[in-house]
Amino acid sequence: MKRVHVIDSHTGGEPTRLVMDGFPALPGTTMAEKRDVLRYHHDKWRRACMLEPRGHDVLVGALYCEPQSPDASCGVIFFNNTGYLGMCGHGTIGLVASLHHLGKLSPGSHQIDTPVGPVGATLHDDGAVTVRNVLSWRYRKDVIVDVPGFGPVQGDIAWGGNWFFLVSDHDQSLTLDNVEALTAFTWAIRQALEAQSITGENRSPIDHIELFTSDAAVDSRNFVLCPGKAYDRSPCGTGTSAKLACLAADGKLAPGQPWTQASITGSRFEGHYEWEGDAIRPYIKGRAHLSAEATLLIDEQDDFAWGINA
Ligand code: PYC
Repeated sequence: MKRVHVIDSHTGGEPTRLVMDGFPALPGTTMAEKRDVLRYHHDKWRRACMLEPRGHDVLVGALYCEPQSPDASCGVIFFNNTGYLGMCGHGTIGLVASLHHLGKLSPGSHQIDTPVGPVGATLHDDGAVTVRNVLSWRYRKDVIVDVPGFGPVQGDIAWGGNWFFLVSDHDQSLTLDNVEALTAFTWAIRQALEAQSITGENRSPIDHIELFTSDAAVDSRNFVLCPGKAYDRSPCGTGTSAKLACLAADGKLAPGQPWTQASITGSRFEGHYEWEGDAIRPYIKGRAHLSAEATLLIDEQDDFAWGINA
């Protein structure tokens, strides 16, 4: 029997499963190298934790690793039901809350190594966490994609630790009772982007689609479709970073000015940014709550030991 020790939490409704130990050792001198070793040589471990019957399509995994840079407290590799994420804002908040629960992190500022570079995380005395995300920027503005069944859709392409297509001009209702239609619409956008070779920089696939609407109680409410076709229950840390990059590029939000981003579930992140050259440095504040501490058992005689592959 193989055993994997996990801590589950959720950040604004979006779950994170932190893997503390049980995975094979990953050689490599950067988190990107370690991620690639996991991806190409040990991917069944991701599948065992993320896919049914132990996981589900909403879950994001975070593998706790030794730090690679001298100033970091730890490293992390994020993944989900379909593969690997560059960064994950809600997951970083969940990671910090879980490490605090384990007595491994105290309130204060910490650096965490990720495959897309180091990020900062401040654990506040009240349990909230502010993530100092990777540099973010808008790559292209007002891109038109022709979406079969829906017609032309206009959006911006931005990097916030993952690649996003951000759409404000649409006629969808961003409410929980409309999730099925929102999923169909955003999935169609994602497929159309791919079919029409509309990508992020260096031909990187755009694997997150983000819709916005106004909300009287906050600055904006969003719906974010994640790579595995589940929607983000939180406002999405990397998606909020991409949004801040677009607001900054349009001169609609000043450096340091607060931005409250709500998710479709009503959970909220507080954001602001600073300019660093042509890019912005996003800061995203949210809160995670712990939901389980468990040992996953992997029985090699189980036909579904390594997950049910869709
Ligand atoms: O919070 O950055 C985020 C995120 C990415 C995918 C799901 N959540």
